[in-house]
This record gives sequence, C-alpha cells and structure tokens, in this order.
Amino acid sequence: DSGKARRNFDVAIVGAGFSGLYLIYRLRRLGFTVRAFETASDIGGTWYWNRYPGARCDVESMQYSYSFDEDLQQEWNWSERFATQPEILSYAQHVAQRFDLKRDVELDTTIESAVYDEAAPSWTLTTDKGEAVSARFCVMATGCLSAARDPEIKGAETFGGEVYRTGNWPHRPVDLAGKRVGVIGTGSSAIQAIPEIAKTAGHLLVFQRTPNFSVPAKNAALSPDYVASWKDDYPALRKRAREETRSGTIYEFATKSAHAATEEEREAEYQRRWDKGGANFMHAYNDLVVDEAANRTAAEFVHRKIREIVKDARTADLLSPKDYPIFTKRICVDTDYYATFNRPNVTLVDIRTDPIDAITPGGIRTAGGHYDLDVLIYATGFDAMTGALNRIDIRGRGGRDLRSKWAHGPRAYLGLMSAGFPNLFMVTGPGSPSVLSNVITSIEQHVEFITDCIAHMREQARAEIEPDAAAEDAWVAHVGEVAAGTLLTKAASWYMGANIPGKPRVFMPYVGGVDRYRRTCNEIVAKGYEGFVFA
Ligand code: NA7
Repeated sequence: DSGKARRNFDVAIVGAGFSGLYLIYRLRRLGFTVRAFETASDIGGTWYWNRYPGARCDVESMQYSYSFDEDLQQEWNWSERFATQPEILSYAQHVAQRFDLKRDVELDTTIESAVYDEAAPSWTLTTDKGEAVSARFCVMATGCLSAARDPEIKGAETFGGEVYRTGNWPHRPVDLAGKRVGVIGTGSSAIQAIPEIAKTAGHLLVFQRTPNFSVPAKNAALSPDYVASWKDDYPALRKRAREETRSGTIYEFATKSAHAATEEEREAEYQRRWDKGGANFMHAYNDLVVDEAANRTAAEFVHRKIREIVKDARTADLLSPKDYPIFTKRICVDTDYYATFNRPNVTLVDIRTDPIDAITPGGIRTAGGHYDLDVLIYATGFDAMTGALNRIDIRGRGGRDLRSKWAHGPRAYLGLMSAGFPNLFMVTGPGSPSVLSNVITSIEQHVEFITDCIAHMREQARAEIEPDAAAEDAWVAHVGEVAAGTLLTKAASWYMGANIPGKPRVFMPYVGGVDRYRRTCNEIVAKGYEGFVFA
C-alpha cells in the first residue's frame, strides 16, 4: 500500500533518518499502513544535513550501523574505522533500497503541526504545503541533534560574504581556496571541519569562546582481520553492546579506579589509549565521570598533550579547557585538530576575553579589532533533544500544547511518551539514553518498543495509550537523580540546554546506560506496560 491515494494511515512518522527508516521497516512488516514525512530532499537525517568538510561519525563504523538484520550487517562493507558522512549516507540509501523503504516517505515535506482528536482518536498532521494527514499513531523520529541554530549576533544579516553552517551544509561543492574563512564555534563539528578547511583556505580564523577536549581518532582503513573479528561474531557482540554496556558501544571498559593506579601507571594507560584513538580513552578508569580528582588526572593528561602538540604556548593554553571536567561535554574525536593551529594560515581568536561585538559587511568586529572575512561558517550547534519537537506545534488532549508543558524542562516517560499526548511516541526523546549512547543502538531499542506496543494494542483492541502522570514524574526525577550522581551536570553543555539562551537548565538525556534502560523497559512491558494507561 503506497498510501498516496488515501490520506489516512495507521501510523504517521515525522523524519526519515535512521529512526524513521527503521520504523517504516518494522511497522510495515507488522501489517500497518505508514507514511513518513521528511523536510529534506532525501532520506538520511543527520547524515543528509551535516556534510561539512571532515564530517564523520565518532562511533566506530563496525558498531555504528543497524543490527536488526544479519544479512544486512554481513553484506555491508565499511572502508574506514570511523566512517565519513558520505559513506554513512550511502549506507542509509542502501538500507532504504534493500527494504524498499522510500515508497513510504514523502520528501521535501515539513510537518508544521500535529493535533490530537480525542473523539476519533487520531492525530492530524499538517504539512508546509497545507495538506492534512490523519493517523491513529504519530511517531516523532525527529532526531536529537537536528535543529541547527545560528547564534544571535548583532549585524549577522549584514555580512556581505558567503555564509555556511556545518549543520546545513550546501549540497554542492564549496570552494574555500585562497579565501579568508572564519569559523565560529569549537564543538565537535568545528573540530572535525577545521583541519580540513585549513588545508584549502587562504587563511582560517577560528573564533573560540569555550575550548573542548578532543582525543585523536587514529582513523585508518579497516583491516580484513578486524572486519572479520566483528562479522564472525556480530550477533553476540551486538547483544553485548545492547545488554551489557552503558554506551551501546563496546570499548575496553576499566574495572578499576584511577586512584588504584600509580601516576606512572595512569600515564602509561592514558598514553596507550591515546595512541589507539577514539572515545575508548574515556573508559581508562571506572570513576572518571563520577570522581573529580580521578577526572582531573585525565584532563591533565590531555592538557599536557595539547602543550606538546601546539607550538605557540599562548595558543596551547587557550585550547586547553579548564573550567569544566573532561567528559562532561561530549568528548570530541579528531584528526590533527590541535596540530592545525601550528599552520601559518590558521589563527585562534579568543572571543572569551575579547567577545564578538558585531558581524559587519566585511567580517567580525570584536572590542579589540576587526577581522576581515570572505566566508563565515557557523559551527554553533543545535537546540538539542527538544528543538526539533518544539518546532512543531504539537497539541494533545484538550488542545494542550507540548511547548507549554515543557516550558520549564521536558517531561516524558522513558523519553518515549508525554502524559496528555496519547498515541504520540518519540524516538530518542528527552529522558532516553540517546545522545549518551551509540545512537543507533538506542534507536533500535526505541523503535522496537514503540512498534511492539502498537502491535500489542491491536491485539488487545486498545485505542489509546499515554503515560500515567505519576510514572512520568518519577521517571523525570530518576533521570535527574542519576545525572546528579555524576560530574555531567558540572558543565554548561547542550545536555543541560545551556547553549540556548533562555532554555531551561535541565539535564535531558538518561545517564543510567542503555543496558539498564533496556532492562527497565523490558520489565515495564512484562508488567503489562506499567506506568502507561490504556483506553
Ligand atoms: P556544539 O558542541 O554545541 O558546539 C557549538 C560551538 O559553537 C561551541 O564551541 C559554542 O561555544 C559555539 N557557539 C555557540 N554559540 C556561540 C556564540 N553566540 N558565539 C560564539 N560561539 C558560539 O555543536 P556541534 O555541532 O559542534 O556538536 C554537537 C554534537 O553533534 C556533537 O556533540 C556530536 O554529538 C554531534 P560555547 O561552548 O557555547 O562557548
């Protein structure tokens, strides 16, 4: 059923990234009619939009992929340890073609509102073309780092040169050769893009407000032996990642405290992990995200590395984060980031002590001077976890809108549903492990939970599901308590909403781990969907 003729579906899906694609696959196999709506001109979500130079995943490619189909994971070949954006996008295309998913996706279509009709009951979604579609269930597969944002800087609209955004990079070649390029931001996206841009730009100026911790990727072509070590044992390794790790990714997990090692042992262990590359570095000791003194040993190691790599002492000092613990913002994984500042055509501009006053027709003006630019690149991040949902006017029971309900912070049971919004599910919503995990692991679990729940309702002839308000309150409190037991609340991060002026400071993702989260979800289902109310 292509669904084109009838504008009424069992399930409407918003978004056709990794979440939306897997939802289509599962729901169709369960015999439901589905339609997915996607703003972009093609599928792929994050990997469609974030095509800036150097864009890569920082979860290893053998692990950052779907696990639901053994043939799929056996037949696909990744070329590098950390896959590039084009390769991940072609993987998404491969999956879509293999399971014929695109025929249920309406591209170039933005959902502007979703309104619940209690009498039906059903959701009515309205598109930017003014069309209405109805569905018994609505699933928001809108992503948690998908609402890219421009900072509010005076005069931004007056800039006369070219403007680009890492989170919405043009789908055509961008020629930076010989130009004076300014990058605002030094988060993960900038840290990947800067070394690549520096290779072609005439001069690159990096406008840094807050430095980030980054570890080397040590990216390389995948060896056949390494690939075989995964493929020979994929089902068991995937099961382990899902059920026995917090992150949904297999690393070398430490079993001892940093305090149980001598200074020399710690140095050797950090060095060994630094040389191996990747976020494996953060698992050197088991107390690095809970114990400040332990954490400092890792931070100081990275500070020393920065001083070793960066020749100019002042630049090295500026690049070293000092006002928050390491790992409390998502660790960046780079290729030659710090070394890029040794290039004669790269300048670090410290806008912490000399803030941007305005963007001018010719560049950026700070209190201390004017920087002439031909090109301005915003690498300024996302309205994380709630941004994409809040861009849609979502109205639940009694016409109540989700934005008002979440005005003081998002509230959702398991990060999957919010009380007062029956039959509306979220994938990787606030309160789910999502951004603190290998997100595909989380996506698969959420999609399986949601689609099993919809099938269960069909079996039980239930028309409506929503969380019980008390269960939701308890989950939100639990998410806060688990976060408070770690150092993660000590940084002004996008996990906390701290990057968006006026956004409530609430720690949004679930730090408890994908293993524990999955067990909790399974127990809830075993107890007849405890904490949910059916009608
Ligand atoms: P991030 O990590 O949110 O980084 C955004 C950067 O932009 C960060 O350095 C910010 O500095 C900077 N920024 C934001 N607003 C401004 C203004 N107004 N002026 C100057 N600088 C600003 O986003 P990314 O895209 O790099 O990465 C997001 C996640 O996507 C990443 O963790 C991966 O999981 C994938 P600040 O720290 O606010 O001082």
